[in-house]
Amino acid sequence: MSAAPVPAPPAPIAVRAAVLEDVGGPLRVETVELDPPGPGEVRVRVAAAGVCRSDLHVLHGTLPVPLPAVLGHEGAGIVESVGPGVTRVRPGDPVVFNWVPGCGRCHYCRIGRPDLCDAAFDMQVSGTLPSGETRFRLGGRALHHFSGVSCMAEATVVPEAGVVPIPPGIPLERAALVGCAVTTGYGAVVHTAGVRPGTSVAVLGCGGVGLNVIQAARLAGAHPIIAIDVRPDKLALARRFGATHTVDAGRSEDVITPVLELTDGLGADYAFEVIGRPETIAAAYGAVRKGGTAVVVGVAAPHEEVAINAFSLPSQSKVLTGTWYGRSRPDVDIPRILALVQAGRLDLDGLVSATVPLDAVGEALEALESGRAVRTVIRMGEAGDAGEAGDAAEGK
Ligand code: PAD
Ligand code: ZN
Repeated sequence: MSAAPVPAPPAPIAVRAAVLEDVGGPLRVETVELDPPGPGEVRVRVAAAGVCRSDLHVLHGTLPVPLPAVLGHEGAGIVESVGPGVTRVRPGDPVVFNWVPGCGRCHYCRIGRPDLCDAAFDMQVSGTLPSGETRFRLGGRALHHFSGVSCMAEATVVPEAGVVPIPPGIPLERAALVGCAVTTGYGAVVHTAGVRPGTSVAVLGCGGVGLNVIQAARLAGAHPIIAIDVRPDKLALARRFGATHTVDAGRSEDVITPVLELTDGLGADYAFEVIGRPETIAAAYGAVRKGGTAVVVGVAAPHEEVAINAFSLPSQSKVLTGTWYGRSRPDVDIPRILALVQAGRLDLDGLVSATVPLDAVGEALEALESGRAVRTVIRMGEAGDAGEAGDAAEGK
């Protein structure tokens, strides 16, 4: 009597991926091994990844995560294979990545706040998948995952909750941006602040995420919408996305006075800080009226502190809060946002400065750092359509 044959374990595949070994870089494109998906995991052929300042924060050590790691947390692709127990997606499904995959079981998921999921937070801190394992290897060494996504790669393995299925036919190079910038900006306005029609909004920082705060504020019916940035080109873009007034913070450090002048001396009903600096967080707090709400979107380094006048807390009763992934429920919000895009109510095309191949990821991060680029889209597997990341934003 012979035992039943044991099937050979599926072999890993070779993929090209943007690997960061150490804080400060360089970020190198390497051919790495990628294991098949384990239980509850999904392997996705990545179509496109957006370059977000949070990736840059990892490069600079502002956002400390375990290294070496494969970067990228904003992207879209096609499900290639699924591990045991996966029920929500099948091979061939188009998906957007969700970088806060709620576990559905922790305290925060149970109270309806998957944005604060403990397991998703732990996963980001440990640089693993929820199983505690990693699926990328380079030269026999394990590579960490970034936010459970690591989509600056031709393919990646993510938890099942780390993908949101989307309708077929949506260009994945645009849907990629909904994986972070659009959902974060939209959610900050719609979920965190709950902006009402006719209320005033100030937005400090008009990059990829800030422009989405602006266009969501327009959608919510806010007026005025005051865009604040140090770069005139970003302010011009902000007008296209719905800003009614602009303040050039490069000319004067005092951005509170212009906001007061534009809001009958009161201050804005809502201010959004979308940069990640203590001074601009304090300015956002200062720019809202008594009883108004300042929402911090920008990610500052963990050691940074913000000084807030203590007496103002009770006497002005402002709300100072933050938002992680726009307090979103990605399964609901991502399809809803894509429907708004298809209806022409939200703009994705205008966010894209350039589309480049994976090999140009280093230049794409430099273009973001210098302020030249809004969003550079990395198109996997083929050449991009713009020579230099950041060029296209200049004329917009
Ligand atoms: P970005 O570099 O595209 O945009 C930042 C913008 O701020 C640029 O337009 C700058 O010109 C502008 N700026 C810089 N300094 C100043 C200043 N002193 N005053 C006014 N404007 C200034 O970055 P991004 O839009 O990709 O990300 C913005 C921040 O949001 C960043 O800290 C990122 O890590 C964070 C983020 N948070 C979440 C979240 O869930 N909270 C998600 C995604 C990104
Ligand atoms: Zn991001």
